[in-house]
Amino acid sequence: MRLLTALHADDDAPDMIISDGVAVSRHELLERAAGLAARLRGAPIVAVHATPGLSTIVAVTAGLLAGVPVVPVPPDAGDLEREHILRDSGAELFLSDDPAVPGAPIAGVPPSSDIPEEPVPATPALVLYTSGTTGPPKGVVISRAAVAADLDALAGAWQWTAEDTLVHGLPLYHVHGLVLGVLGALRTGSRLVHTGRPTPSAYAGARGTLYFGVPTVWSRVVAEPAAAQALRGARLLVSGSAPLPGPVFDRLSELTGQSPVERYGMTETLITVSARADGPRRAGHVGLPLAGVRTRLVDESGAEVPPDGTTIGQLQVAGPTLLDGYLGHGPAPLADGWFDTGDVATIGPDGWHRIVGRASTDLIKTGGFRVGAGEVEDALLLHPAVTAAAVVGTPHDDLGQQITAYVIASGVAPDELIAFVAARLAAHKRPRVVHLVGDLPRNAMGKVQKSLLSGSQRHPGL
Ligand code: MCA
Ligand code: AMP
Repeated sequence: MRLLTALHADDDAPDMIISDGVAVSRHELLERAAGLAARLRGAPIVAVHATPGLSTIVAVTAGLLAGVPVVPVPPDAGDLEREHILRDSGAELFLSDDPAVPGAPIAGVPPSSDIPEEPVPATPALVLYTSGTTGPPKGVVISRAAVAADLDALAGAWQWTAEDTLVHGLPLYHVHGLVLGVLGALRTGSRLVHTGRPTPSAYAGARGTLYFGVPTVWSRVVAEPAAAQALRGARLLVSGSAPLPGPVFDRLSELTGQSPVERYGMTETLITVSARADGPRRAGHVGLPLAGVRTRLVDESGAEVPPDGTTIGQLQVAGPTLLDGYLGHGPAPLADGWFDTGDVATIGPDGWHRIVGRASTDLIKTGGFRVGAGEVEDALLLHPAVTAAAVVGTPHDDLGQQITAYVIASGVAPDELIAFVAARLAAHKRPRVVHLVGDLPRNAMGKVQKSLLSGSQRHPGL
């Protein structure tokens, strides 16, 4: 059973993938990946230095062909984060073409026309590291079956076919950029133009039919009207990973002549809810469950709340796209097949979902990246001058939320602490603002009351 079905098609698409401005054909990608797959076979797991370019696409494809689960490592991960991912995943094989981060080579491996048989769908495809509210990131194990089910459901909802040219410049180590943005193209057969970075000018110049972006990308696109107008020829503009602000939805509709399709998901569940290509699009709403997905809202006692469009509840999802588990932490935390997303939502009588926010203040969404407050706090506490730290998300026009740290420390400047975190964790995890304070508000148990910190907010819905 093949996962990347379109990659094996008989006809050759001369420029199936364009990345770094370099075009590769379907056959060239398949044979390069098959050559690398021969070197991976038998490895329990492989880590990939996931730079935004062709080498990552070849390496991930090779892992999937060889049936070896792939752990993409953020290219800017600081030492602490990279060491954690490599140690926790047990990946002894690390592929990298970046001289600054040495690993086994990806480019230069001889191609092969010997295409391996793929394993059964229940086997793991990817282990994606993502932040929880506390501690270091955990590896979310995602099966080949989950990836296939999600991509097929999305292809149905978005009428995504081999006739499309998909354009995006998202990072290649998360669900959005990697699963949808690369594996989606290799399963549907659409061309892929990866722009390296998701800038308005790169999107405008790429002439795609289907565009993916996080809200920060769309907000930057509408700030450059000429770039937005250049997308008028596109078939579908898709936004996800964080709430799309209403004014950005409206402005994008005006400038491009079409309203964006919003969709909702999580690393643990893949994409579960979306507006459809052939249906309405509504600002502030993320649409209907995808084919095969079920959703429900529950209150704090676990009782279901009515889908009346106004009653707020915790969103739970069930279906074939859910994680297998967190690596080293047992199977997926499901109750009767339901996964608790931690998001708070309403569901209308017509089935339309609106994400209102998150139940916890400790998961921050900044530029579409999920950042756990605890991981940043732990990094700050490694600094010898720091005795306490509380990290929250505060509103930010461009990023949705920005990381703001309240720190008790002596003899250290805020900029030094930002640089200290940046050296250890990925760039988007460093605080933008550090407030040095004499005290932190605590409850009787000694726990910091983050809601009392100035500007602190749960990740906002609309
Ligand atoms: C950042 N900079 C800083 C600081 N933070 N400088 C000083 N102090 C700081 N605290 C630097 C950056 O390194 C950068 O420098 C410059 O400031 C601008 O940074 P930023 O504003 O963050 O913008 P950006 O680097 O242009 O990034 C914006 C972005 C990015 C491209 C939208 O956030 C992004 O790629 N987001 C996508 C996230 C994503 O794919 N999420 C999907 C996961 P310099 O310019 O020199 O580099 S969610 C998912 O997978 C689920 C399932 C879903 O629903 O999709
Ligand atoms: P991650 O695991 O990084 O993919 O982050 C998942 C979280 O992103 C979800 O739990 C939501 O809080 C948020 N999210 C994803 N898509 C949307 C969306 N369209 N609107 C609002 N929040 C979203």
